[in-house]
Amino acid sequence: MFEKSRELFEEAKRYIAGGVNSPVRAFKAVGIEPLFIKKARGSKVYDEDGNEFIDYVNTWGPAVVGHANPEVLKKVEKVLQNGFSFGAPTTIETELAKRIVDAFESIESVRFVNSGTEAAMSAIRLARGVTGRDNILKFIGCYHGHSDGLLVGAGSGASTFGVPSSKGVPLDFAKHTLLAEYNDLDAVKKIFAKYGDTIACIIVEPVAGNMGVIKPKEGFLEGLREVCNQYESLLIFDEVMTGFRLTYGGVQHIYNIEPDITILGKVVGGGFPSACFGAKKDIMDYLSPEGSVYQAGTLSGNPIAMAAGVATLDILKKKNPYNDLEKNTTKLVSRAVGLAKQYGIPLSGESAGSMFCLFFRDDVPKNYKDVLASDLNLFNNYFLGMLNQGIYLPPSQFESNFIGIQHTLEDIENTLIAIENVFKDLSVGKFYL
Ligand code: HOZ
Repeated sequence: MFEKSRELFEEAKRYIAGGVNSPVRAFKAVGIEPLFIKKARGSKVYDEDGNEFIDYVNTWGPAVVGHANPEVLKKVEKVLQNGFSFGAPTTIETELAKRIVDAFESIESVRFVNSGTEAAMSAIRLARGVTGRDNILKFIGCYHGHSDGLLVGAGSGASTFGVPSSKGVPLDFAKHTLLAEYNDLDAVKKIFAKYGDTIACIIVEPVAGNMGVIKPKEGFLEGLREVCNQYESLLIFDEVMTGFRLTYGGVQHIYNIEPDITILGKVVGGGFPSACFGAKKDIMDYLSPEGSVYQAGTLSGNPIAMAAGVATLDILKKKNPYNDLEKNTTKLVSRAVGLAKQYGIPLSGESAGSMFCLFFRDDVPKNYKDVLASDLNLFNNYFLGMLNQGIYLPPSQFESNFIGIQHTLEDIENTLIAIENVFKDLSVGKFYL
């Protein structure tokens, strides 16, 4: 079924480190080799062997309006005719910036970069520049890209491959990253009581999506806001995954908390390499050329990526699909959990809007430690069983699944049929790995 992909992976490994340009894509954690994707349309991806899959990777989040959405494609094609990149201001940058500023009360201006990693790294530098402090606080299992100081206790691929604190990060950098367990406000308070006047910022995924999906406990985000106010530290919300995915705006609107700096990516780039960070003007004015916090990029604000972002946000604004997305997601998760019960499989499900995760453990996890206690062998078998039935899932228990507006009710029903088949097999000890 996957012969061609296997051959292509062998060839890729000769020329590309590990055969992939981002570790989690290698499928190593689930014990098989990756699929080579040839094209994607709507809710489906197609591999080089000619197989069709219902896709829940969703290009790791950006494809909320479906793959190669015709309206996005049209806008991109039009802008493409004028050239690809100028390294100079363009009107389309302002168009996208305006939409973001209009959607977020906490943002008066933004700076575009090329990836979530860059946005998080730059936001941290900005927070340090504003406060004149070196330390930061992050949460174990949250992932904010792969810059040095943020690869400490990191989720996503870093956890999938057992290197939450990467080699190659100088101890002198890592020592400035203080760690707390997600959802543990008391731990945060204790750290601040000791080091508060040295902490530039707290950086957090307000709904975590890089250790599976974990929601904040009641009062957690409010508590972080209060602690930051008390110690004059900045609160950074990493909404790379959640921005414009859970609502037209961010999780900050759902929980009614205003961060000092917001990081956006994925959906705002409409599937192209783009991201940004934004804040009120008094903070953003610290950035060069107005201020002395330096940050730059040849391809930042690339017109093609900006065009895709504008078209994507316009579709979301016009359609306001968020209730339907949530309904479909909740339906899938609750029925999957029901099926697991029926077949005696330990399973819990968490979802937030169109992000969801099925954890192979009885209770919904509240932090990274809980996720680690999932049955990864069951997860790997589930992953492979689903793939064999035409369902393309993120190849790790530590990643979020995503639903887009082009997933149909038929897609959801077919996915549930596949889940039932897998659970039936697993319940009688029929494993695939
Ligand atoms: N860190 C990304 C998911 N949380 C992985 C993206 C990729 O491999 O493309």
